Amino acid sequence: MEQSRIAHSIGIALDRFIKNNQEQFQYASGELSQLLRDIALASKVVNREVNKAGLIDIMGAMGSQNSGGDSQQKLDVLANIRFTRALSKGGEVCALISEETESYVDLNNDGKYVIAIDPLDGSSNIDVNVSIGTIFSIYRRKSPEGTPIQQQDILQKGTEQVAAGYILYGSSTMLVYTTGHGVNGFTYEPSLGEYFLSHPDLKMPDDGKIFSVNEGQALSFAPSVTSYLTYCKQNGYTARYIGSLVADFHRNMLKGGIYIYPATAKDKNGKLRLMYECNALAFIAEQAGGLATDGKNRIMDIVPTTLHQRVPFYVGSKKMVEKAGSS
Ligand code: P6P
Repeated sequence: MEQSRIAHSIGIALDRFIKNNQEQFQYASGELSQLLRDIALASKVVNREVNKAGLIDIMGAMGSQNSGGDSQQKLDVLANIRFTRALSKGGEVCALISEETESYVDLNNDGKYVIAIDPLDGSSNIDVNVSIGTIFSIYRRKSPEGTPIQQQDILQKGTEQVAAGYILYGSSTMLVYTTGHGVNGFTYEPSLGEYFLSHPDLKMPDDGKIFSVNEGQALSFAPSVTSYLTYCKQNGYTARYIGSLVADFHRNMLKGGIYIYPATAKDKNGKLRLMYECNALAFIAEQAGGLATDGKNRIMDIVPTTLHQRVPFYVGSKKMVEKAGSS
């Protein structure tokens, strides 16, 4: 289709949507627009690099490790650079928490927002062309603007998020976000270089028949996890596990399902990180009518104690997460 018909045949552009809805944002309206625009811009650059990764030498591992000891892929480091640059230019962000950096990055003492980000989650899938994603949370700083960043700005619980979202670099690239007034999904049209509203007011089915868990570690699961998985199998549920959190989460949000990364012998508190993976997806899940817990407690109520803290993660259709938590 020529470009004008593409633009006419799909929803409102992201920029226009943000402007039309910025009165919902509890702080100065222009600030959120700027933040989301900076994130969207960086994602377009990352999307281009992810799409050509097979052609130029940016596949594979860097030979270095991130804060959690995970092998850093070249694209992990590239994505972290792109998002850090984009977020520092806008001036709105005082500190950035990233999976790729040991401590938080001090960006601008005058900034009003703190961003927690996993620049490229699922990066081990890059070399085999499986969907990967970016996950981000946006917090308002607690300390006065213009002063040095404090612990209270950094370790905020999930209920303090003012916005959260993810970008899924898949068969098409999507940006999905919430500011606490529902969830909306935008699909990227590369020929126009724009995101367009494609999934307005996303709602997660209350129940579902898809469970996403890596059963390779089932021998070390707690009895409650084993019991729930047995229940799923006895009731004919489908197992779907991509090994890329954003992709599994997105499918389960559209179709109904549950993703579980429980405590295992290898990861005593689970593998996923509270600050830049679980809180963001928990916010989106709850805004879409779903639920996110650590098996017992609401994820967004957990008070973080360390930057890269891991938590067991149960997220998806409300009835499924409740059932898993009561097994
Ligand atoms: P495992 C990717 O490394 C990730 O953080 C998530 O995207 C994914 O769901 C999970 O870890 C996969 O972990 O142990 O099943 O390979």
